Amino acid sequence: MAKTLLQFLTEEQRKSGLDNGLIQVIGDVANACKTIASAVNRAAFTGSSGYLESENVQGETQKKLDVITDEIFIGSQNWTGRVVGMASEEMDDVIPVPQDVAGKGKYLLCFDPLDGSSNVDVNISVGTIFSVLNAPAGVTTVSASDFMQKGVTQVAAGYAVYGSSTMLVLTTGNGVNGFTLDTNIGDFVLTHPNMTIPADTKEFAINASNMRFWEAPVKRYIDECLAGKEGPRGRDFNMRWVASMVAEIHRILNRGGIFMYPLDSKLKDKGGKLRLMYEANPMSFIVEQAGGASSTGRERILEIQPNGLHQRVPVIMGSKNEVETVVSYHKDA
Ligand code: P6P
Repeated sequence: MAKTLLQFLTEEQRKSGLDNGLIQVIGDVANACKTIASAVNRAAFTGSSGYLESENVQGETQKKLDVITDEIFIGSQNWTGRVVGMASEEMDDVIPVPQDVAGKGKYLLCFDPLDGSSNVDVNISVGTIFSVLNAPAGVTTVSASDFMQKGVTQVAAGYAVYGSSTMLVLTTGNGVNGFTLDTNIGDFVLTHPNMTIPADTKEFAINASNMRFWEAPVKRYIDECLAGKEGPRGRDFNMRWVASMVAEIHRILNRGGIFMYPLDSKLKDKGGKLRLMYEANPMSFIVEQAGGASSTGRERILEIQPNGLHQRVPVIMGSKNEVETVVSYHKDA
């Protein structure tokens, strides 16, 4: 009998003493992701494709599904009494839960409800990314400062990828496990136990259209990959760029690779492209738990002290030996 998400978490609890409340939060997230999968899959029938006139806090025009999935995710959490407050890519400020339920909550939730949403109307994989933090003791009305916790303090992190199948990939600090949505039973079933990233790879993921803006260490690393067998790396490399971080990281968890959205002269003032709290930190937790590495090029992402809900950071993550090579080039520079 295939192992469902709840059965897996219950067995994890016996091994590592997972808190009941955390198991329920993960279950609520899984339910939200099932609903989001349906919303994404049926967008063509429900008129949910395309863009709204509105912009989000990032100044990005919102897709209808950005707002719909944000509402689905918030609605899955704001009645449970397990989460005291949330932070979403789509919302300027923290999202408090109703006071009559907030008091019992022990967790904070950061999430990107539909990462890579520019792909959703052209049928390329998109995803949901989430990060669970402990709520400071006694907090019932959250403020942004309650979320300013380093990535190493996360108690759980994961993503759903809406692709050829819908999967939920999760860590609670004891490795990484992947669950596939079995639509016959409407539940996530363990299909990818103990996911690990090979330390070496021949595949890099970067948006090469930004090449003229890259810093020297990144340019050096990519040039060496492009030089192939005849170059200093002594082997040919392949390139992928899906423009959907969840899809890139999912591929890397399955077969290795390095994902890079580094600092460049165009992004310098912003600090980077990807957001720390609900993209870089949860994905870094997962990647490190799978034996990979995750750095800005200059520091370990999980050690960064956050200074804002929507803070952006450079991201270089994946196969450990490749990330360490890029980090060493930053040190040399
Ligand atoms: P670009 C999606 O918007 C995202 O946040 C990540 O999922 C993805 O890796 C990146 O931005 C794509 O950026 O510049 O290639 O569109």
